[in-house]
Amino acid sequence: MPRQISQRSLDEFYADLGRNDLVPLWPISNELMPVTPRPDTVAHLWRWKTLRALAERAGELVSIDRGGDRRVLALANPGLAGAPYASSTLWGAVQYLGPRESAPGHRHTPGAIRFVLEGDGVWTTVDGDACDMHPGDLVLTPSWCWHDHSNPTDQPMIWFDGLDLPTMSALDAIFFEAYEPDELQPVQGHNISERIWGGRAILPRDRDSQLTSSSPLLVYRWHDADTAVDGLLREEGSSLATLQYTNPLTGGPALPTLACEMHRLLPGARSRPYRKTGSSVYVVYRGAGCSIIDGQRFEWSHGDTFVVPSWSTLEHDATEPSDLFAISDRPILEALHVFRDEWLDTPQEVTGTFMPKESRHELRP
Ligand code: 1HN
Repeated sequence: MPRQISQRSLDEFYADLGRNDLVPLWPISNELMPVTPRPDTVAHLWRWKTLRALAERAGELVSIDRGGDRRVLALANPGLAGAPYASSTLWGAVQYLGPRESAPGHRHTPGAIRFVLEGDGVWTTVDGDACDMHPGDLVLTPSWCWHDHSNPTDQPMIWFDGLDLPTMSALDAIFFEAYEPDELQPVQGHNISERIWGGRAILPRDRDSQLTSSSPLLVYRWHDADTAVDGLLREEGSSLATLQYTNPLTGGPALPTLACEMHRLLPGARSRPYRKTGSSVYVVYRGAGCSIIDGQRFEWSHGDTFVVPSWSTLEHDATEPSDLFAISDRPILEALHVFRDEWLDTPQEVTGTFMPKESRHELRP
């Protein structure tokens, strides 16, 4: 048994620990090692009406020039102390490219995806391959590939940007290089990767891919996603079908760090409650409905974007046939053998409805 210990000697001990850059584990062990994940990331939704209007205002007020490079509004999760991150691991944003504008070439270690929400006729050039972008298309800009965006049309275009940037930042693994001296890379052709690798399950036998862990196919068309998810839904006879955009060489995720998915929901049936480790950002491409995240109802329609934190229980309930595009950090968790997920039996009790900020403002006198 230790002898009687004075408060003063304890206080001095803790002060000395601090002065020597040491922290005792015992007061913080529960916080460091919670029984189940306790993310700072909170469930949150951004309305398309707001995103669209503010992106358009950015187009009127802020030019794209060297330095800034991109006209991008980042989704800033309110749980992350002002960081420009949708979740602790995922970057999500809307990017606005005005008529006749281009965004100059650069490359970086974070991998990125673009999912087109509005407009038509822009292309993203990825290592010389100009990938044409139409609504509902997914374009990859894998880690360290040169990329720039060109809008030769008279209409603006808006797309969703997803990146693994917060993860790369946490790993202190970010490198960046501007394409110089020209603003844009030379275009070798349009949709080259699609012509080579876009043949669904019939693929080149003798062609080495320059990319190793990322998909050599750089663009996935809405028409193909639509056809595939429709076929799956009909075949399964259920009200929910999920597709993954894959690397045709491996069947694995399109990027080694980011999973891209399309979820089609039919109205009338609430999906079974589900939770998984790792966060997701959902982009509503089509339809209307709501999702219940840890008991909170999030109503959504076209263009609305919402975040589901790690280990949050999720259910969807569509009121119209709906297509939700989603990104997640699942490939990282799987690669590290720490991915967990489960289906739950009991529907969640709905305890509240999420009210986006702009509706709160509208309610003000
Ligand atoms: C980036 O390179 C793009 O190329 C978009 O369009 C968003 C966010 C953070 C860092 C780099 C782009 C980005 C980004």
